[in-house]
Amino acid sequence: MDLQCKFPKDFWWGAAASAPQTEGAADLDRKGKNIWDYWYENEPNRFFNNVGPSVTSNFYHTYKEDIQLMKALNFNSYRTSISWSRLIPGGKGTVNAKAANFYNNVINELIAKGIEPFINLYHFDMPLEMQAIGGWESKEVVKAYVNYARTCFQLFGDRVKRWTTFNEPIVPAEGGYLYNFHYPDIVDFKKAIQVAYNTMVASAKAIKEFRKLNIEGGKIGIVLSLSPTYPRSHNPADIKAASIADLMINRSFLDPSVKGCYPEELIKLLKEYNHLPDYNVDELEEIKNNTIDYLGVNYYQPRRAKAKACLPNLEAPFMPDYFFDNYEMPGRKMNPYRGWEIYEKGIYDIMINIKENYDNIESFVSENGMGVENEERFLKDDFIQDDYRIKFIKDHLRWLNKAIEEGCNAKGYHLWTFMDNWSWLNAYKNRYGLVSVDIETQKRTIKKSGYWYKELIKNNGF
Ligand code: BGP
Repeated sequence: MDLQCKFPKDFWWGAAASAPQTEGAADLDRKGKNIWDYWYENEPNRFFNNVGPSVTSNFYHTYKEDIQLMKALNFNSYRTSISWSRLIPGGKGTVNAKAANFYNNVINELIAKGIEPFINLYHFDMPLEMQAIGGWESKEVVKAYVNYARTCFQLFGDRVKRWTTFNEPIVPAEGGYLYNFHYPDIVDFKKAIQVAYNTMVASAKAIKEFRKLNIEGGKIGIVLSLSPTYPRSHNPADIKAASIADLMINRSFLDPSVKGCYPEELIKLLKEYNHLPDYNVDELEEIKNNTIDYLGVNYYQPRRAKAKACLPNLEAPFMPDYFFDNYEMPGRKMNPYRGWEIYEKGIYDIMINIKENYDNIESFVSENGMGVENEERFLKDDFIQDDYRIKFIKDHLRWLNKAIEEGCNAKGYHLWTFMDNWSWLNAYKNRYGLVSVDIETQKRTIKKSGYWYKELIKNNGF
């Protein structure tokens, strides 16, 4: 068959999801509470249409049928996460046998269907008791996380060969400590920096444990949300603004994860404003010695920056935006439901950057996708005809393909997501799945994009 876009042999095709967004069963079989369960109990009004995390897409009960459906769509890989508060209620102490049993079943079922499990350890879901002692602000919590990570490697490492320590560690820092979309919902730049730094320490320490266990064929990485940063113009002031945004938002996680150290310019900047976190040389040494084997790239939107128009209010809380204004490029293409710009070439720019500046480390697109509100509008012949999603995926894949042709070491593409799932404060507002989920009946129906994705995988291109 003549294809426009052909991918390398053994390319990873599949989708990504997370435990708190799919499993439901939030208070079943001894699962402890996490910050989302707690926040919803206390402020349900913060969640779109008051839909909380207790049921989500019911994967805890339907994993067998769901995995069968993944197989029907030809997936060869699938990422999800382990819920820390399910596996070790309270965050430390003994393993919940029922949870271990559940994750064993999911992993075994995936493998039996020829789908490689990619398992992530932390996807925004801090156990409540751990948050009570400071969450990622606390080194105690780092210690508990490392124990949890070791437990996961010991329990599942005989079968799971692809691990990641964190999904988008920047998000709990900015959502929980700057911009009010994660619990603990506070505004404090210094704490945000501490949280960001502590998660990097936690990631390095988990990698160290992983290496000690010498898991045959095992690789460990991290999933980062990367937003290539573009200046409004070539004016030096705009270029400077964009480069600071890039330092704060991308390089603050990318450099320590891949290179084992923080960019000098970032350290200098934080020092100048008296915002360096509490750190010590042993931790920096651990970051240096325990870098990742491979990188997951979540790409949704670019960032455009310009020099600040006005001086910041010195009495307002300090924010990264102290150094730049976000720039709305005229004529930009938008996903209006999510409010995110769609810029397909961004995926290529990220990959070229990784090739040129990060030693062409093995990577893959670990999330990319399009959330659309009110998808029932597109129901025809009893399934959703989401041509816009097919176009979105194709347009991104073309750029990914070009990057690969130019020598980038990208090994796969995981869509966000397999079936519609619960999106934090947005709950079920925007749907991202290849498969729709009726949240009243839990009925699954393959969308047009699902059928298209199935062919894409079969042909290893389109
Ligand atoms: C990523 C997260 C996912 C997922 C996705 C879509 O940042 O890793 O958990 O939710 O974004 O974004 P949202 O759910 O906010 O629409």
